Amino acid sequence: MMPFDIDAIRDDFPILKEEVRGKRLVYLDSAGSSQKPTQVIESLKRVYETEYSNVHRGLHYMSEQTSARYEEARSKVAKFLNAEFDQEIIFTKGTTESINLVASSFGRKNLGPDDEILITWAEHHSNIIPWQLLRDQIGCEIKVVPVDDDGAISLESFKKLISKKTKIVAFCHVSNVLGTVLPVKEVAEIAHQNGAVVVIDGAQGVVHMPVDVQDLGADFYAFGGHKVYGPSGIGVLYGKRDLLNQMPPYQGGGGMINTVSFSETTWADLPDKFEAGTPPIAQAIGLGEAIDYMENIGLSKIAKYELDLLNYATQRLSGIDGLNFIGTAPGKVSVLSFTMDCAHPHDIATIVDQDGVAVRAGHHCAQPLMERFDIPSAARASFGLYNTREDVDVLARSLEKVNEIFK
Ligand code: 7TS
Repeated sequence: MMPFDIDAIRDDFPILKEEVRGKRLVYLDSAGSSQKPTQVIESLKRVYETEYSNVHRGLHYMSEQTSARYEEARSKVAKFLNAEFDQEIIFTKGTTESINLVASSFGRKNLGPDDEILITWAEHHSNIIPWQLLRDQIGCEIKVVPVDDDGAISLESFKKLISKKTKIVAFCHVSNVLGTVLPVKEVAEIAHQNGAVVVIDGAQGVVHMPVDVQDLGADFYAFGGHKVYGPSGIGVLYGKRDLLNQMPPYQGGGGMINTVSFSETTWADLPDKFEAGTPPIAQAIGLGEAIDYMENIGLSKIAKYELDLLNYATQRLSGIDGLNFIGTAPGKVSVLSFTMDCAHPHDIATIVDQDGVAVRAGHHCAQPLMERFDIPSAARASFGLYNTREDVDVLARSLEKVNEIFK
């Protein structure tokens, strides 16, 4: 039994009707960026056509309308993550900016040369480099939790490296390469016992499962709009109110102040303190619409559907000669990375593209992880709620062709 009407879902995504090189588009790069439903596209159009102005600045009707829609979007995000307060939701331009905000603001205020930051080998560069920049400024140390051969990252490995010196434990909810789901709640408990704060890179998490930041024990949780069927240019940083309150602003400019004079400037309350300048207004409203879209279908139903697809794809692709999966940990989500004995990942991507199949090939902004698995790069098929078993079949047939061409 399908948990939802997949034909109706596919009808919501106009781009899926596009032809690519004369073939039906088979879009298997949703972990890179997902496609957008009409509901989201229309919401952007509606903002610009009927309710657009800058937010929180004018006393005129349009500005009031837009500000109300923008704040409604914040409330939707707060509810989506089960944040305690709407003010705990900071709009940024993406996951990357959200993590940089924490590293710059919380990190510089609270860490010193004797402190440690714990990350994992499976991190996207955007959850490595902000911590390296911080380390270079304050001289702290970064420790790295290893990844098992199957792509699992165990609680035991975290336990071995967390100590009273650890001030920040930053890791992905879900790996963008391995699809591994990390034991967030359990790690958060140990981190808190040691007095560290927990920063979760949720870029690949929120799109595949219901997320409750309070239950997980996340102090910070970052994600971006463009992977959750929403617009690009908008991201979210959830932060616990007490932590955000004691942090200095990340950027200075309009909208983030209480009073300004040349001798002294005071900051606005949350969330404005962290939203300097004109924010991505329509994009935030579009993100709210994307959240409505996913919630109307049901996050649990989406997870169930994608799991069935992942199992089918895993079984279908295991039948292909010389194909090796990277990441087979139990409980993983619908991201399938692989290499083939006969061809470079870039050749794989180029060949399947001729059949209209979009997969990503490269290091996936996770170069240390490529090194860990001793590969220069990998091909990756990632599935969204609009993909079907037929999509998997087209990919599998196309991969057979790769074997025929290179053998
Ligand atoms: N963290 C993870 C786990 C990601 O997968 C990505 C993007 C980011 C952070 C950065 O997100 P951004 O929206 O700020 O750029 N990942 C990918 C990917 O796997 N393929 O393209 C982008």
